[in-house]
Parts: sequence; C-alpha cells; structure tokens
Amino acid sequence: MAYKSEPIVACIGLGSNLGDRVAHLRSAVNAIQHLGASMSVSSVYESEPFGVGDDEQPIYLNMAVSIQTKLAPEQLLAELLDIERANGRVRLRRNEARTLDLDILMFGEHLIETSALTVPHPRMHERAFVMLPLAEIAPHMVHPVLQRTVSEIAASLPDQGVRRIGSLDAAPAQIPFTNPV
Ligand code: A4P
Ligand code: MG
Repeated sequence: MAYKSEPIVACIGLGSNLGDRVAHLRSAVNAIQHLGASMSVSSVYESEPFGVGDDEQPIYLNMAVSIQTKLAPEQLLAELLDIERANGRVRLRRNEARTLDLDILMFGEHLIETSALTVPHPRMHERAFVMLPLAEIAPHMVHPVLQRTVSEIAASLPDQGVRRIGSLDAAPAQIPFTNPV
C-alpha cells in the first residue's frame, strides 16, 4: 500500500559497532536501495559511542542515506527492522552495542508521533555522528521542528570527535578498530 502517489524523501541513519561493521553497512545500503528510488549515500564516519554513560563499547561506524520512497513511514520502519534482524541485531537493552541500527531521521517534512515511531528522530539534531553524514546528502532539507536546514544544524554542533573515514565503496572489507575497547 503506497503512502502517497508522490514519493517522499526519507533520510535514514545507519550505525554499527559490533561484528564486521562495514559488511553490515554494505548489506543495509544494498537492501535499502530496494525500498525506493534515487538513493544518496554519505561517506562513512567513525566515532566513540555517544551518550552511553559508563558502558564500555566498541567504536561506531555511522553513515546516512536518503531515498525517495512511496512506502508509508510504518512500512518503512518495518522494512528497516527486518534489515536489522537480517544483520544479527539483538535487542536486550537500550543503547547497547549493535551490529546494525537503522533510524528514520526525517520523512520529508512530516511530523510523526506514534507509539512505534517518532520522526524527526528526537535526538538527531544533537548528534554529530548523525548530522555530519546527513549534511553531505541532504544539506538543504529543513528540520520541520527546528525550522533549520540540516547543514545549519550540523555546522552549529560542537566538535564531538566524529571522523570522516571515506566512502563505503572504498572501504576495505573490514576497517580495523582504531581504538578497541
Ligand atoms: N522508534 C521510534 N522512532 C524511531 C525512528 N525515528 N527510527 C522505535 C527508528 N525507530 C524508531 O529502537 C527501538 C524502537 O524505537 C524501534 O523498534 C522503533 O519502534 P532501537 O533501535 O531498538 O533502540 P536503540 O537504538 O537502542 O535506542 P535509540 O533511542 O534508537 O538509541 P539511539 O538514540 O539511536 O542511540 N554513538 C555513536 N557514536 N554512534 C551511534 O550510532 N547510537 C546510539 C543509539 C548511542 N550512541 C551512539 C550511536
Ligand atoms: Mg535505533
């Protein structure tokens, strides 16, 4: 069932800090490609786990993609959860290390607040690991709550130690952890 006859630009944040992180990101990008058209893919960024308190976790790889999709947001979320599961995602507690995390960051300029879905993602604008890759692929998109563009929000964030490490295509089969914990 289509959401609208016209496709909507959905922005999705990808994260991995367990297992073969590059393989999980590659697998997700390939799968997301089938959920719409005209996909844009950011570079890959590396950073320390952000906001996980004293929990010692491996370094994250993050990236963002956008896709023009006719899926409804709930359908898109269901597809993303399937892709997470196919990549071995296990959920025991919040903010734990994960093979693959797929978050819907924005869905056009729609505001969605249901028990299963909050869009825009409520923490995206505070996080350089989300905003830096997103600013590569959707700099002019307007955050519908903050009424600021993605590039403005990204530029206003303090340095959070998020490093751009290159394109997914160029990434070696496995990027070694530069600072294993
Ligand atoms: N859900 C609600 N809104 C959304 C949305 N916009 N997109 C619901 C996706 N899911 C959404 O998600 C739990 C439920 O949230 C989903 O089933 C869906 O119904 P989850 O992925 O199991 O929960 P989580 O990821 O443990 O929690 P959350 O709140 O997504 O965590 P965050 O805020 O995403 O933080 N540091 C670095 N450097 N890089 C990271 O990627 N990620 C986190 C996780 C913490 N620190 C990080 C990173
Ligand atoms: Mg998540």
